[in-house]
Amino acid sequence: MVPPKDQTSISLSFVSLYLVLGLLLPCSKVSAQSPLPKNSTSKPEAVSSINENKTEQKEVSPLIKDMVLIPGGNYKVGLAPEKGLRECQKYFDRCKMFTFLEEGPEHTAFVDSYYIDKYEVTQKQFEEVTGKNPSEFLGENYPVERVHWKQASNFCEQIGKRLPTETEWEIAAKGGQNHLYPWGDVMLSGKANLCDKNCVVVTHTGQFEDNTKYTAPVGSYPPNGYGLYDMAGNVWEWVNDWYGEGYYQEAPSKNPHGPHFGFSKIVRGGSWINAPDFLRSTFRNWSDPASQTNYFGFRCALSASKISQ
Ligand SMILES: [Ca+2]
Ligand SMILES: [Ca+2]
Repeated sequence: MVPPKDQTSISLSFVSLYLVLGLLLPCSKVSAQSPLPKNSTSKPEAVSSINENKTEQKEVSPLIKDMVLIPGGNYKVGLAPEKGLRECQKYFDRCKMFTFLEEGPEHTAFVDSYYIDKYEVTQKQFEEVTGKNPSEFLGENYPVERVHWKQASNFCEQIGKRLPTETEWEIAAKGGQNHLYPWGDVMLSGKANLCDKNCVVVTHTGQFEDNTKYTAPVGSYPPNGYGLYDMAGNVWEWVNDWYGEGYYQEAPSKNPHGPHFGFSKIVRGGSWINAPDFLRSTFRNWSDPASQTNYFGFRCALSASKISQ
């Protein structure tokens, strides 16, 4: 859909504000210009190509179609803030330590086995369940965006799933490794959709090329070690947890679920509007749960105990 002109001007004013405030606020509210993206028509062939190698799924519950089982156990979570700062300084000279404090300390968390979606929820999936498509960058195999937290949570519940916890999301993003990014410790072109040389927002990092100006169809970039796509970039992903200051310093070691109350919900993974260091697997961000932006989407999870084997 093409947004009204006044919405575009509002978006531009946010870009200007972003320029003034700097790039490192953990809860950026910057929006973007709003032309239709390339390939804005539906692409059903992309959907079929995604699923073509999954013959074994005929014998499992439809609930876990296109989901990956993450085995229960102990995992490293979080990152020493100085490591986040150093990665930021590769791209900017205005990096501030406070941006990364909430990632620390690195610690160990136990989680029970769970399934998580291979892909960000698409516009086709969202519309089939809710009858609505709030997205700006249209295409049925593109990630749904402009969804607020409750819409995301409700969607997962309507299909018998739930949003992942923040810890589950982080463990899944790492793909069985413990690197800065799902593929390793260095940002590389073509690994994820971030604010690359095509990007119109001030955060662009011109040394990277991902061939995408706004969002990309889900699964356009290589999967991580668990076979999960777009855990870095494309759209930020709502998770179930509230944000609480210092939570990683006091989180329970078994199945952490975040604070009981809060004012902001956690989003993870960075997006098409962000520089590399925000795409790191441990980077923590949060937002008003009512936020509806063209760079917030989500994926669903499911406790393995819900599936009878
Ligand atoms: Ca891009
Ligand atoms: Ca993502």
